[in-house]
Amino acid sequence: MKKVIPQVLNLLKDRKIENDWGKTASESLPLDVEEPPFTPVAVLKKIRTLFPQNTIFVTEIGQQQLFAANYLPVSNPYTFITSGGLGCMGFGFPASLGAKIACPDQPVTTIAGDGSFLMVCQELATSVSNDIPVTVLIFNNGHLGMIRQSQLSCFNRVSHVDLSPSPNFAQLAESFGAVGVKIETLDDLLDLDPAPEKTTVVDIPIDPTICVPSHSYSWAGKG
Ligand SMILES: Cc1ncc(C[n+]2csc(CCOP(=O)(O)OP(=O)(O)O)c2C)c(N)n1
Ligand SMILES: [Mg+2]
Repeated sequence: MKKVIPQVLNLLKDRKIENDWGKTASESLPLDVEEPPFTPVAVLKKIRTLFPQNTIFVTEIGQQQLFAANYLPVSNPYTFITSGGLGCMGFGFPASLGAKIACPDQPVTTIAGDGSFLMVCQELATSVSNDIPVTVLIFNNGHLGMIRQSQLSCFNRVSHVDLSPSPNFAQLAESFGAVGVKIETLDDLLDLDPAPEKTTVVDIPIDPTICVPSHSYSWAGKG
């Protein structure tokens, strides 16, 4: 592999493959919505400027996971952990605590959906009592967004995906002894400490109508 891959890359260097994928991926979404509720892509762009390259990102399951997989560039090995196979909601936050124990010198950040985080928010107690500081970025679209999207694309109607009433995530975090932050503008994200000393839960309002583009996940459309 070590020998062959550089040779293949060299052969492909000047080859231009005509396709629309790159264009579709970069142009099909409104990227820079500066007012809340934000688009996932605008938030991910901002996050990338804040967190250093050695940050370990751990995703939850759902739209936020697919947006992160497609729009959060990572360059260091072992810095993007996602449950790509079984996709069990509630994986992300506990897995990020494990990552922090394994790699205490690297910042660890969970990219969480509101629905997924609600399944494991009690692990804030584990995090606080064992002093395992991570950042939890909640992409709060008020819905089981992935299921909402699938219901719309398959049946053109939605049911039982609205998560209201949701808790105040910042207050919930504070009640466990963690730090809670609610984001009002995209630039508020830049005030975060990428490697906080205490677990920090960040509530980020996300537009629930934004869907993952169909080129970004395999079971789009009628299923
Ligand atoms: C334990 C579990 N229950 C149900 C599902 C099915 N499921 C996949 S994504 C999803 C919604 C996730 O909602 P949220 O965490 O808010 O993320 P969003 O899609 O809104 O970004 C559900 C219910 C699952 N993957 N795991
Ligand atoms: Mg959600």
